[in-house]
Amino acid sequence: MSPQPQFTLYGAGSSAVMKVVLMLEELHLSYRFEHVKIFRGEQFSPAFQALNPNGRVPVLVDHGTNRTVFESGAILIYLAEEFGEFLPDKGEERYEVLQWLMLEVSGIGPTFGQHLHFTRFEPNVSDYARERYTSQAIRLMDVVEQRLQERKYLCDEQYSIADMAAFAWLGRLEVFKLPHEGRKNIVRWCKDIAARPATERMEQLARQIRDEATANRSQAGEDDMDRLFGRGEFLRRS
Ligand SMILES: N[C@@H](CCC(=O)N[C@@H](CS)C(=O)NCC(=O)O)C(=O)O
Repeated sequence: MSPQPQFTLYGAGSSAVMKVVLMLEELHLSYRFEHVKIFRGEQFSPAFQALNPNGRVPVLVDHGTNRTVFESGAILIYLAEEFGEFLPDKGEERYEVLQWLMLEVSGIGPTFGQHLHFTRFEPNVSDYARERYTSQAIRLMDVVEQRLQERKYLCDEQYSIADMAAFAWLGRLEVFKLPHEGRKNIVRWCKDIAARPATERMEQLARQIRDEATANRSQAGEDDMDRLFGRGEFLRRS
């Protein structure tokens, strides 16, 4: 009988989840991937909300320490500290990594998410929203492009959790239909990260989970989509 993996990662095929998969793979950790079918509303179940009251993936359960962690940024920091890799343990270098990680968590992730919502899921509801989020996503790409001008990675020579987090979005510019033309540093950095064996393993898992998610989405009814997007009868006004 093979031993129980140390971790369970509750996730879907999204960038917020795949940045954690990248880290687990970089650290060669054993984990079980539990696909939470968000198009079918599994994130709203009481069992899942007991793990994350915010009802979002990823959530990581560490069976070794008996700890449950939600929010992708917190999970990356948790793993980095537990295993002493990909985040310097003190000083200026640590805060360099943390500030670029926070830029992804609070800026790149949410902005790319809204860009995707208003271009793919609801392209016709608001020109203003669509153009605003696309423009802000491109602006953030240019912040990264500039940062990478004289650096191999976001924080110099050290590949870190900040790179993993940003790559989860910037490594998929074609999918988001965002332009990489003229952004040669992002292209070079993405190529470097994509060539890492851990990234290849992450991409393999991502393909499998995204295929499953596409199948789930095709079975989702209007009600499921309304609940996912918090609209229709799920819209909150007060
Ligand atoms: N800030 C969160 C964002 C997580 C997030 O938005 N996850 C999406 C990924 S698909 C989700 O769970 N969506 C389900 C929903 O919106 O109900 C993180 O970085 O962990």
